[in-house]
Amino acid sequence: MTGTVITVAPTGAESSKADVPALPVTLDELVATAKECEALGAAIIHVHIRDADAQPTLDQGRLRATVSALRESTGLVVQLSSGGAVTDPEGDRLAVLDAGPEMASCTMGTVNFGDGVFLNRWEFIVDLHTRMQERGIVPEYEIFDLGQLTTLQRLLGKYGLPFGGHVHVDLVMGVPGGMPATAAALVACEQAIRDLPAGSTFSATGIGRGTIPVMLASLSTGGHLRVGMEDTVTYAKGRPVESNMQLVARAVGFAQLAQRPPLTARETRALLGIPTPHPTTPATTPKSD
Ligand code: KMH
Ligand code: ZN
Repeated sequence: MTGTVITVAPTGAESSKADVPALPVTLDELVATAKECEALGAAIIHVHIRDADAQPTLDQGRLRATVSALRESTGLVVQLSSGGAVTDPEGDRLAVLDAGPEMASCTMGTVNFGDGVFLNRWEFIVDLHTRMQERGIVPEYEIFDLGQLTTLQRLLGKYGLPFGGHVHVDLVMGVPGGMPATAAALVACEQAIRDLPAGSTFSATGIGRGTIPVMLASLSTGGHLRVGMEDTVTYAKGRPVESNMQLVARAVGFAQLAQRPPLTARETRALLGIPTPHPTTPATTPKSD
């Protein structure tokens, strides 16, 4: 493994604009963030969107407009979240795929999520996985706990490889209710990933104060990095994150120190089996208000 795929997850569904004013919530803010993060070394953007009141939404018109604007303004791999917020119904989460992203997230099981429950029933996981296969969307399998890697093995065994043939997982570590954001937990996952198809890759992100330990552990075990204000709103003790760019710049610095410099979006597509040009361009791009 030579380079590092850096994913930026700039917004998420959990922080409010009132609490975190630097959070990008409008399309203009998201596109400006995406461009700057790409210039710094990010290759993938993991996208959650907000409505006119800065609340999380899975509105189809806004999703399509977002995919289209990010494609026009950046070369980033656009990965839509199919996880949404813990309150989003399954139908709306499946409909995210209609917006035609190159990639979408696909979570491998139910997990307590702070005070909420992030529900991912087996039948729902199968639906997401098989619809992505049919539509030419490359999944990023989100893993919140070790056993979810076994669920992924079962999924691939029963329903086959994802579109593109490459398996890529993202370890989301330190959610209250999931696995801890520790090097030991990451190593346990890395061992389990060896049981997935040969060549499978992983990225990792540590929530909150787990950010740095997870980043270091991932780089030292051949993993890639996800950073951003979806996961981290405190840069250091008593210092709020100023922008997503600050987090991407730190990740780029760590990757360079590890002698695993950032991969471009083009190199990332080649690694993850994402074809270019991509076949999932949406048929229409309705204007959002
Ligand atoms: N917001 C979380 C409930 C994903 O994007 O796929 C789910 C999440 C995972 O962020
Ligand atoms: Zn997410």
